[in-house]
Amino acid sequence: MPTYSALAAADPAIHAALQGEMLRQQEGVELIASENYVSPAVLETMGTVFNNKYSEGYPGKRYYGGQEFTDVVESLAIERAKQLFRCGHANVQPHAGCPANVAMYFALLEPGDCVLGMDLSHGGHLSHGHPVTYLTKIFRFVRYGMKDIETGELDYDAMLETAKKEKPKIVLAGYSAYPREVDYAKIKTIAEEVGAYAVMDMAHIAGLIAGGVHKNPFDYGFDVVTTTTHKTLRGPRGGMILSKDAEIGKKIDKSVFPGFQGGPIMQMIAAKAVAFGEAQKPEFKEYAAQIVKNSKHLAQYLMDRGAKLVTNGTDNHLMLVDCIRSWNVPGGEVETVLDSIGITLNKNSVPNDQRKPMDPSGVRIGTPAITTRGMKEKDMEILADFMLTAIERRGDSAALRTLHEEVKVFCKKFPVPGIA
Ligand code: DSN
Repeated sequence: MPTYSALAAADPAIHAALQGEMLRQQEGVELIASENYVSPAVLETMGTVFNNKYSEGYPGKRYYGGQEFTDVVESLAIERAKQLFRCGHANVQPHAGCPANVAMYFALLEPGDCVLGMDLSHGGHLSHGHPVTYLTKIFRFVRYGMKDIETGELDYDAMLETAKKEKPKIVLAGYSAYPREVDYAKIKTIAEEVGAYAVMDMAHIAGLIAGGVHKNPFDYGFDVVTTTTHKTLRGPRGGMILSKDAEIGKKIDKSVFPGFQGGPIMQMIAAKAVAFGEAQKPEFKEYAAQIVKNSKHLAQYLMDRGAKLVTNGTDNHLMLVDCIRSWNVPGGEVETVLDSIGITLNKNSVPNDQRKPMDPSGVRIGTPAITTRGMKEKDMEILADFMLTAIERRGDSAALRTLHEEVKVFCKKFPVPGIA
């Protein structure tokens, strides 16, 4: 385990917390679908002196001097992002996924304009217009959803009908709890029919697209794609906005800076460049393919043992288990029981959930992080058995303690990059 000796000397409290977190990551199984482990090179880059530099503006057009090296790293991040996702323009400055979406809305919309996005209870995201966000005070959000929860197929006919009625300026694809691929060609046609931009928030599946395992929305004429860089793409925490051409790209750039953000976080942009370089390598294709193989295998193994999955399976890195229908146990209780044996996932609403968001019916399970650790299909079976046993014996604290020790032993076989 790295010692972080300067930190230990300067701030023992933070150092102790860091050591605890390193041990937690090493001894536990990470099944949160949006989390991952970055490579040692990405981790190292995030802790560099690029942190010390202010760089408002863009490469070659900055407000402060001393940019000869920041320009190199931002230009490399931009070029690699464009190559990776086959698009004409990349803005790598958004600090995270929500800021990327906010900057995208302000680039493409006027106040009062309408966005047609996925019903949040069917897997959409907060930043796609959840009523608790300030976005809904400025823009109007209307919804589409699944036609059939058993297959996950979207209701494209209803989407078209709503688009014709509501005249959105953006038709938005992209989801944080939806296990299927969508038909980008159909969504683009609907957007075109009403003169809207077709936008995809690929935050969850960016790595699957980069690795060639999932379709690339730009191949279907999408105008803009937003993303985080730290989920399946396995980069530093951050966001990015890609555009099909330079014309839309100019609007995006103005919206990110000076419209919405100030100085870019240059050590994270450098780390994005490093992560994009890693994602261009053949090994990343294998990684992306293995994420999906693991996810499908885990889903099938759980379903074969009675678990009820939303859409009855998965095409991507995640699955949603309806815990009430599976075991008559709420998702929150499953989260807590699994946490107690060192398996981390999150409770999650299922479509048309009768329970409240803080006490929902389901859990979301994802395979990006465990795949980075080197787990394969046979390991999914071991994990599933741990989970099923823990749920079945949830009232038996001695059994849970034994399982926790077994999980720790299992985890030792799979080093965490940057820790081991
Ligand atoms: N928090 C992320 C997720 O878990 O999907 C999205 O913002």
